[in-house]
Amino acid sequence: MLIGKPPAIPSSEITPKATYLNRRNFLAGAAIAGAAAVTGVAFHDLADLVAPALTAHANAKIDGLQKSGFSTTEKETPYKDVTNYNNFYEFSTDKYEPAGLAKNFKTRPWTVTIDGLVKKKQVLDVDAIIKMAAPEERIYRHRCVEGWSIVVPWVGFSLSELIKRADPLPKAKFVEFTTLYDPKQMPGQRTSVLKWPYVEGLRMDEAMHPLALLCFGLYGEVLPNQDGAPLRIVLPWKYGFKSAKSIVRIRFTGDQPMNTWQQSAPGEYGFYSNVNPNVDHPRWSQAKERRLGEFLKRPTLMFNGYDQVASLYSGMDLKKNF
Ligand SMILES: Nc1nc2c(c(=O)[nH]1)N[C@H]1C(S)=C(S)[C@@H](COP(=O)(O)O)O[C@H]1N2
Ligand SMILES: [Mo]
Repeated sequence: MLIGKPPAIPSSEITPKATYLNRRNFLAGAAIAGAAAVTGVAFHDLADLVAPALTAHANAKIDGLQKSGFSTTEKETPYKDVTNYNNFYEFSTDKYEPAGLAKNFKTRPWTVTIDGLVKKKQVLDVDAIIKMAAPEERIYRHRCVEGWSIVVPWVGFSLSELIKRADPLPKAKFVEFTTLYDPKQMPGQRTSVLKWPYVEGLRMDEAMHPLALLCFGLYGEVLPNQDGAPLRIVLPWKYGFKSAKSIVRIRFTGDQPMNTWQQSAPGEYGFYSNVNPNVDHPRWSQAKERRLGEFLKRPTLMFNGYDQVASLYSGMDLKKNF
């Protein structure tokens, strides 16, 4: 990266927004002038690589983290990239903007409603959920359908811990996750770029898979707002959009839930959305990906390299069930 050390105070706090955005564009321009010539990589792709150094580590530490056997040993993506380059359409469609726009987002008090086909329907305080099981650090690859990827030390525990306690009925076959709807706090929800609130879903066996993470932190700290505080899902074998942020409801259903992106563009986004280099998105090849901060693309792996989920899909045509 062509970025210096992150400042102690986010420059967004000491610099008017227009100025730092211009600085970002200037930095991007400088990088492109050199790199585009050498690599022939498209201008907009390179601009996406150059995140501004806006955010220093700022959130409370999470103690007592256990290491996870599911962690990759690959190099972690720098914190400043993971927290300044975000898809979070409730705040903005510009990946550099959620960090600033979510700064004052209220994550307490926060409750999560557990309902639908479940024995223990309840409204839980998020801090009660976070205390349900021992927090683990899980270093996962995360692949966005747009072609970029990151490696993040998430903090959380298996979603199955919460599902077991909720005690779903035998006829519950799917789980649906709903993001907060609060257009006063989330400026993107005052636009109709997506139908709000954001909804995602999983089949029950996917949700119960130990890799499915209920997440409330990253880099050993409380989750930054722009990454989905106070509670999100992380599904490392699926494209990033399946990993719903800032969830307020977990509902158990008999029928397959309609997820927001499928509803928005059914020809482009399916329900399963497993990372699959052999099935292209109509507008983007999925064969390769660019790790944030790197220039050259690397091959994308089936299930994003998480082969242990393959048996969940045996016998399924993953070209049809994209
Ligand atoms: N509620 C909500 N969840 C969301 C999104 C969103 O716009 N709204 N974007 C998704 C997409 S496309 C990606 S790639 C990841 C990005 O997570 P990150 O910003 O923590 O890297 O969040 C996913 N979860
Ligand atoms: Mo994404």
